[in-house]
Amino acid sequence: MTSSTPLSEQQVQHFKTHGFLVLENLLDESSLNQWRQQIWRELEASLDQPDSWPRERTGLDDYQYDPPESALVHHPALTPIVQQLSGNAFVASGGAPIIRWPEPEKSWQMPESGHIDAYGGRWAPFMIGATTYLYDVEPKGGAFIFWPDSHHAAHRYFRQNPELVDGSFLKEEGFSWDVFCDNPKTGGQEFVASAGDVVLWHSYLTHNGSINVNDSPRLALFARWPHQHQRQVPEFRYEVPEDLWKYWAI
Ligand SMILES: O=C(O)CCC(=O)C(=O)O
Ligand SMILES: [Fe+2]
Repeated sequence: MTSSTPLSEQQVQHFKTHGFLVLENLLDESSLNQWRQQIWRELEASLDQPDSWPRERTGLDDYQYDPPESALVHHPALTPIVQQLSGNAFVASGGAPIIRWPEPEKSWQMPESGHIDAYGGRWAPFMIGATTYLYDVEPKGGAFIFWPDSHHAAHRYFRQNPELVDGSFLKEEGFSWDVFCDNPKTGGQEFVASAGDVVLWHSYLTHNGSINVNDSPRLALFARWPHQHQRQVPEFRYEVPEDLWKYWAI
């Protein structure tokens, strides 16, 4: 008898080593179409009519998927992957669509640094995130940017400064997000991908948005699965385990 897991051992190792994993063509076309329809409906605009684009609307923060089960965070291709990585400990939370409208008049550059979602605006240290696009994203097209291997830098920082995990590191003199992406080897990387490809990322992985100088809007969906204890046991969030994977199943 063989037991099958959605991710191979090699993919799991890649995720652990680099803090991210790209899964090409994971999401089916009918889900993508359903999302495209509901989001353009929400925007009261259409892809082929640039004059209709509401360029002031970028993050659809309180967006309610219609129906709610259609949210990326509940997609059946992702659920078993999150189960495999977390041993059922991480639970679907949310994640809003974020749009980067074309700004061809600007000059593109790689952002110098980013942020982590673990501590900052959010406080979700033990968490998996996922990002996908509804349309292909070419280089300089507003890609999600991430810093490979940077989860180790954040881990080192919080092992050394555990009292700062409540977000106070942001106010430390001399602090800059550069500390978290000291990764001279690779720098930031654009998630250049086709619609329906997914990048999974560790909550300590430094990432950022970027400018879109191409013609097509970047419509990205985000999803986050924090550890179930996070809401129930507030002290839990203060722990900075020596083993980065203590609350994972990998
Ligand atoms: O828009 C992006 O690509 C990044 C957004 C982001 O970092 C976030 O929502 O936490
Ligand atoms: Fe983020």
